[in-house]
Amino acid sequence: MFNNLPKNWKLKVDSQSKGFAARLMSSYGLKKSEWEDFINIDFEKGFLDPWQLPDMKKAVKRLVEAKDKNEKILIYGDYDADGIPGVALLLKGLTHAGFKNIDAIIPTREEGYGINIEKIKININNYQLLITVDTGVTAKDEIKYIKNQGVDIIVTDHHEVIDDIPKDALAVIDPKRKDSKYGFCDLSGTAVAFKLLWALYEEMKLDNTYLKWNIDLVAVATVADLMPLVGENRVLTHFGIQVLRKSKNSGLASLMKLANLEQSKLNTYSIAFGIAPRINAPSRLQKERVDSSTMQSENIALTMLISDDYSQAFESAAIVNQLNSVRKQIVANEAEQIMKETKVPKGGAAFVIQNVPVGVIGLIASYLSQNSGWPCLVMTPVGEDLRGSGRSPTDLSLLSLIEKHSKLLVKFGGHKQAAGWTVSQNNVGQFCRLINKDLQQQTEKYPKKNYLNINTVLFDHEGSLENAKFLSQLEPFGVDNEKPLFLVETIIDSVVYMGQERNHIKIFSSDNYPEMVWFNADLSLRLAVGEKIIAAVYLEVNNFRGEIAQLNIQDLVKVNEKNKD
Ligand SMILES: [Mn+2]
Repeated sequence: MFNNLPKNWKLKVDSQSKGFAARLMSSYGLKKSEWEDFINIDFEKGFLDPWQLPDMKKAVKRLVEAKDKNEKILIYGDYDADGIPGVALLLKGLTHAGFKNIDAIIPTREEGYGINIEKIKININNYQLLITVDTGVTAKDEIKYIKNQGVDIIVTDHHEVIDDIPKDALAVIDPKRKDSKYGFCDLSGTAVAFKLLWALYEEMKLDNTYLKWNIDLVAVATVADLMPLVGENRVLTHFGIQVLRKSKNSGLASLMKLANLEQSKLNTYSIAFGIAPRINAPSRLQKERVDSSTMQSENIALTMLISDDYSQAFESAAIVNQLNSVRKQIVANEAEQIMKETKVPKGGAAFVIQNVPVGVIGLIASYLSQNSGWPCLVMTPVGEDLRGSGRSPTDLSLLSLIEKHSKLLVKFGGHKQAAGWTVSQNNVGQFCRLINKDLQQQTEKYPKKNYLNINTVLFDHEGSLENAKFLSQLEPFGVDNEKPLFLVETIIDSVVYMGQERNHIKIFSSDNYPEMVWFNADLSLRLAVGEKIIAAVYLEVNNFRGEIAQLNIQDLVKVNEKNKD
């Protein structure tokens, strides 16, 4: 059965013998007891002990001391949709615990990743304690400098430790530390801050209800930072979404309203495409203004997330939303122009763009690579140099690619799918030539990818509303926990074409399958009644008119056709 599948379709479990749930379970590679735990998410079971994180005791002790002495605390967080919610959470959590003198600071993307010493130099002496969020674990020199100013440092981070932890920090809480005994290493930066608060509340014998009501910030960060939605992240995100659906955070509630997201139906998809890009927008576009007397960060997304006053929160959310529209426009304009004028050649390419905010070049690279299917690198001048950002949708490692020419670079970093670098005006020409040459030569070695991972076969009696509803227990869907795809083989009974371009199709099967819908259908297939088809589908609940089960087609082939690659 199904030996005529397209080459890029991978079917995990095709056994016909067992029932729907059993086949689905084995497609997840889980045993009965693991499956039970997976579909019944339990907070007590899944929430790991924060005290197991390295240096937690030291950090909590220092925080309690800071509170007793009424010390001034500075929180320094990363500029993205993990760092900002994390700073907001820590600020709110500490304030709720009775801490009074806290300032927070978020750099812009132009100011760069990591602790920017120039930014905090002037006022650092006003503080006795600095806490980092989602950054700091590699900032050895900066931390040494701050320590020498007489400030204690608690690092909370989730990035890889390079060589060794910063020795001058009082505590380094990072689940990726080699000596970490914590049972899960893929927490987001915000989740690490959440863990610190949880331990602090335990130590101070405070009721943790307030923290539970702010777990929505953890869900936003976990999804935004593309953390794998397995293990503890799945638990945090599941409960975070429950809270988000009735969020007490005025900023998030306002933002959801402005983004036209239906709050009661919010899911990981709405976070990834609705909330996260908006939180990211201000640091991409604005040169942050800092009030030097208080050093209050003026990142408007942070202001939005921490304000308790609804009308103030709504005002901030409106600005955030507006900045996001501007950001979207810039990215689309620049990317469309490149695609029209220069085009992305087979294999991918490097581009230099003038006059764009450096905070959006990663998004332009991402837009180009998504549209072309090839690795794309984008650079723009900042001061004397150019900053670059690249994305690779294929198996080609961007980090290795730029590392090969690191002699031409001022600095660089990143990983397989995304990387950033700085290159001087003098070297940029040669860098682009070499990169473009490499990309052309490696086209064959790293072809375009578009695999469909299909969980299992769906028989017609299995396309029930009950089964469709059951699948919600496998949520939240996202990185490493994709929405299950099913394989359906059937004969077309009728086809209905809808929408302005007639490319929204409904297919009715001659078997007992529920109605099949196909958005952006491939019209060149010219589907006809009586034809045999194989489709990769999601099994969903359609709420449009009452509840019915439906199959949402992701790809489809005719059985007798020579299958496409
Ligand atoms: Mn992060």
